[in-house]
Amino acid sequence: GERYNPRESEPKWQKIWDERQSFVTANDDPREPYYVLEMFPYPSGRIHMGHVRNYAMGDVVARYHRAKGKNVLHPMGWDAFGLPAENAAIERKTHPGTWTYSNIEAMKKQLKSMGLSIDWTREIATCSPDYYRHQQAMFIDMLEAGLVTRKSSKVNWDPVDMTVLANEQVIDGKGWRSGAPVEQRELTQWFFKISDFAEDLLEALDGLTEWPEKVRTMQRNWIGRSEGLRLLFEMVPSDKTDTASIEVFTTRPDTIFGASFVGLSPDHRLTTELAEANPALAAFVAECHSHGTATETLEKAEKQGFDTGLRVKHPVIEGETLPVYVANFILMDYGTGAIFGCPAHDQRDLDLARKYGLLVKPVVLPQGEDPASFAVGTEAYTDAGTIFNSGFLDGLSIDEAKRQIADYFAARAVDNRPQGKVEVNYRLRDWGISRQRYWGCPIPVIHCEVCGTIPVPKKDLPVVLPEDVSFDKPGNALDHHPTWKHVACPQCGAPARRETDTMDTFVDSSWYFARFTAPQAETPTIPGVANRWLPVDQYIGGVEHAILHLLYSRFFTRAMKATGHVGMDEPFKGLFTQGMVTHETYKGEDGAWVPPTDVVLEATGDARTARHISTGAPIQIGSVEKMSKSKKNVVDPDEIVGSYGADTARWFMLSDSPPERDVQWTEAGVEGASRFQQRVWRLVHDVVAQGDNEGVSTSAEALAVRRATHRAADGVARDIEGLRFNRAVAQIYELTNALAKARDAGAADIVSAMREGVRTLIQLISPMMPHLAETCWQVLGESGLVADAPWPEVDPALLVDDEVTMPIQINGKRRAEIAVAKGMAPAEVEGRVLGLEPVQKALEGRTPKKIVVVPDRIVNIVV
Ligand code: ANZ
Ligand code: ZN
Repeated sequence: GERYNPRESEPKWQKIWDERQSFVTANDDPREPYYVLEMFPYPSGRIHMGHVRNYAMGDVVARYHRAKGKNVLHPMGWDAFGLPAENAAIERKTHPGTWTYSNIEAMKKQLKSMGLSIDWTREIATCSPDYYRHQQAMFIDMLEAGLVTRKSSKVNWDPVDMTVLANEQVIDGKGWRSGAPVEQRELTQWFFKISDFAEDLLEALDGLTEWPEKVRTMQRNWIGRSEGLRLLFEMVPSDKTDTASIEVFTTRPDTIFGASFVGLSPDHRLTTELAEANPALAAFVAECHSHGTATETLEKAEKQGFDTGLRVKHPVIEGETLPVYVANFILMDYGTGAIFGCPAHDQRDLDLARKYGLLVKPVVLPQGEDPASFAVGTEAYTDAGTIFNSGFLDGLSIDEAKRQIADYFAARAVDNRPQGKVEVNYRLRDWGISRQRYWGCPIPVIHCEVCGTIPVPKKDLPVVLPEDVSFDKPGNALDHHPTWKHVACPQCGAPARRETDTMDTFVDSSWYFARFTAPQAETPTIPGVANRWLPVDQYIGGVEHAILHLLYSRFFTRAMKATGHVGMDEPFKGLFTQGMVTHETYKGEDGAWVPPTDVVLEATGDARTARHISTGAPIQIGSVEKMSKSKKNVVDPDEIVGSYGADTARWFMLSDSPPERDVQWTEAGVEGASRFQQRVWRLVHDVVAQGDNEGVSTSAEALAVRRATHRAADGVARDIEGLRFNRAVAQIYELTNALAKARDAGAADIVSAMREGVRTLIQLISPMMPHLAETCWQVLGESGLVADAPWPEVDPALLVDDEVTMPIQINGKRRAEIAVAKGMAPAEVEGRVLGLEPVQKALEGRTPKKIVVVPDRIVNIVV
């Protein structure tokens, strides 16, 4: 018969939803608010399957909560600033804005073809002055609230691209784009004081119970709280320096008896002082700098040291001294920039000790080891144990030794100060937001020689990017612009200079979720409105944003609270991180990657083979990998939507694996999803063809259908609420099978139960396959749109599991049994029992004196 045609139906329903403004959300709607958000995309040009999966999930949640009667906010926007637009501008000689907006247009069309229930009236693009003016206003608020500082710091400088690089952009000491050796430069930069919130950001993680534990752990590690001791080492007097002591930070003061050197960062003040008179040391420091400061680079680099010739007194072993080294793995911006090394129990220290022949003395004994023979080879021992070789600490646990040694040093003095002081340290650094780039939000300050650095008056906002820019020279186009940066000081009128740094694009994405609540407001937010919607009830996105984006957003929300823009600390109540979309990889005979569209797969017995679609040449089937351009194993959403329809793509994305895991895209899987669509379509038509009747069917078959229906409605709701989309899909399959079976059995008296069944089925399907659902809804003759229909009411009685078998005793003797629905009322059970043949036989015509029904358990008859 007739087949369902998604290509015809999908655009039709999209148009109807659009015209009816079905998904436009009013802020003053009295229903309970529910905010669901997927991480907004970067407008790279085309959506990919990862987007399809992300947005399909978000749409299920949005449509479900709408059906549950909530006022759902489900917006979409564009994370539109960033370097790729500038690179595209250089390559194509266009303006970054032109490139960005044409990408937005193309991607919006693609997203619309997915049939997402998005309120497009709230669309925002972070590159629009309508958006970034508010970001500038908040920057000024934060500046006034003391949450912003400007300080000089060491940065990775790419001398060819003339820009600062993030640590992640330094690869083996070279710029990721230019390949030029990265230099260390001292640059004055703008910072958000996220480290002021370190403790709070850490503690509040405990309250984020609807976040994946994995993400919370990653954030904890990133914040990196450590409790340690600041400890003074007294200098053995030397003619090289007047410095009387070196202060180190240690988290393992329990290992102090195993100390064999003190280490300084190449950027330590004492290092700098010594290097002035020591060219060899100066050369060593320069060598360290040439490798970049990226933590990862440092960790991988070979450990190198330089013996300064200075010595310090051993703080617990009378009469001993320790050498002072400068070492490449010691960071200046953590702790004090100086350490004591205990090679037996720290790998970096051990590497250094082995290289320079320093003492390796174990002081922590693993359980079961013999103190006389325990030794450390090339691997430091960093686990638990008992302290030994350590004088008054011998026999203690690590924790107890830490306490005792802290007390010990607190009571002593070096350099007229307590020798030891307990201190909490965080790995989290202040957030440097300065970027020497054009395509970002201008930092709204002006530098005046008279007045200093002053914020742009709010009435002069936005500070708009100039349109006429050239990217002919490397570096910051704002800086090269002939006029833009020259302004009159707003305070004294003297000639002054605009800040030409723009903000890190992570700033743009740190508050967009708040802007969505009032995207046209004249202020960054309308606090009353924002407070109604926020925190986002359900945020969905990739785990690659588990650290920076989420942490920055959590900080920014706190900063917005401090400056009166919102009333809460946490932006995201529920967080879900979805898995990736993968695909098999294919390689031709020449070893080059072959895209799936050029591959014909064949099954011969158990083996699968592949050949090229046009040449017929054999193709090797490789491993399953994340879809990526480099391996060419990508499938284009447009093609899938074009050939199978959006519903099929959405259904397959949701059906095949748990949403937190990777899903493997396969042709067979898509075919299966497409077939299911046709099955539903046929089922609906068959049921409609049976006609309708008003009555309630009571046959056992009808009851079975009704049970299956209500159980599915209940189960699918639970699974969607728990974000177990694949399980929801499985329940829908089950219901479809049950309905198809009942249809095929042709039992009488089930017409109304089947009607209810398919109507419910369509409602359950509608969050996942909304277009098919609307079409079927119409075929069923239901009024309005299924998108507006309330979620099916579940009859709890029909969820009650099955039957119970009750034994029947007559005068204490078991004579028969009866199967009844669980919880059946005693009177009804009594009536049925008396009608049973074996009971009537046993009664031999007598009338029972008494009948006792213990519900669900037993029936006692006394005659
Ligand atoms: C002595 C010691 C003995 C250490 C031992 C470790 C093991 P976390 O826990 O990550 O905070 N450290 C201190 N400041 C440093 C810096 N600026 N650059 C590089 N390393 C530094 O790390 C704290 C430990 O890292 C400190 O404890 C110190 O070495 C080192 F068996 O002190 B430890
Ligand atoms: Zn001035």
